[in-house]
Amino acid sequence: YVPYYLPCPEILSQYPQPKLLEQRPTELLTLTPWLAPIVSEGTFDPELLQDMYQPLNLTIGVTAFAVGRYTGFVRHFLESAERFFMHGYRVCYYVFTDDPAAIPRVPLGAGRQLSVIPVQKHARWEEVSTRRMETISQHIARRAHREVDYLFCLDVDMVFRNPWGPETLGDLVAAIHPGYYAVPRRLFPYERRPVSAAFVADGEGDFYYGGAVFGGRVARVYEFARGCHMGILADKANGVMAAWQEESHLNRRFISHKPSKVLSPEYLWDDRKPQPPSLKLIRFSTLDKDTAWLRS
Ligand code: 2GW
Ligand code: MN
Repeated sequence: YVPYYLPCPEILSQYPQPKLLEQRPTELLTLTPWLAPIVSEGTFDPELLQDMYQPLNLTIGVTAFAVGRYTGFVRHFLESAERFFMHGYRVCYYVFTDDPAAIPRVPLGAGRQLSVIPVQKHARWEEVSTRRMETISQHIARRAHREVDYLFCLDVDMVFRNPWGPETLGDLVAAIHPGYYAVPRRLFPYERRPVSAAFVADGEGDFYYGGAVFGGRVARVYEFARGCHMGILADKANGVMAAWQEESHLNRRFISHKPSKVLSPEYLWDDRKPQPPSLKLIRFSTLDKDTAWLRS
């Protein structure tokens, strides 16, 4: 929780005056119905945020899974994160892999470190996917809660393309999925079978969020990931696999546990889609996997 008066008095006079009658800063909605900010280019002042957050001496964690062939994505992911992710902050990357030797030692900036954490390789990829919530919550309980203030849990088959900074920090943070930001919610690919713990009824749902980006204060991410894991376990006991594995459970949980901050698709894009004019700055996006594969 960062009080608005946190910066020292001398910078209070330096931020722009809020203008009640000014035109909207973006074409996108900037506040959810439950009054969480929706972050996109133009909705925040990077300099002001820098002045507020830098003195807090925060450490930001990142989890990424690289199991099997996905180790091939780690170099590009880390190199791009070094260029763009939380510049000027302490950062801990936690890379979970079945093959630690395959993780490249990417040179890291001052105050930034990489931990490679061995995990078991599962036969079916759905297992990899559904184990992530469990692994993340265990890792927070055992270790990350002592090491980081905020934690982002990210897909590894992605790259940073533009700055990702303190505007993304919040208690519980979700990102709008690039495929569904302009789609009516009855068409969201929620799990629709009531037998699943991820079930979402027609008439429910706010945004469809991506499983590739979520985060927040480390204690909140713990509760969130554990809650999702419990849903996944319940489904397993009933022999059910949700439509989009943990993404379905994440979406279910965000309906009843609303994110305190929502990131626009600038923070979770897919390079195979043309960039719409409403998104000014793509910051983090999915690689075309085949192309990425040839490069790696
Ligand atoms: C996943 C699918 C098919 C084959 C392999 C894998 C796989 C994923 C793998 O072999 N090894 C591995 O480390 N992963 C990790 O899981 C990796 O971090 C990857 O980024 C993440 C999600 O898998 P991905 O990126 O192939 O799936 P997407 O981009 O279609 O993911 C969306 O839907 C998923 C549902 O299973 C997740 O919710 C994901 O967060 C979403 O972005
Ligand atoms: Mn992915």
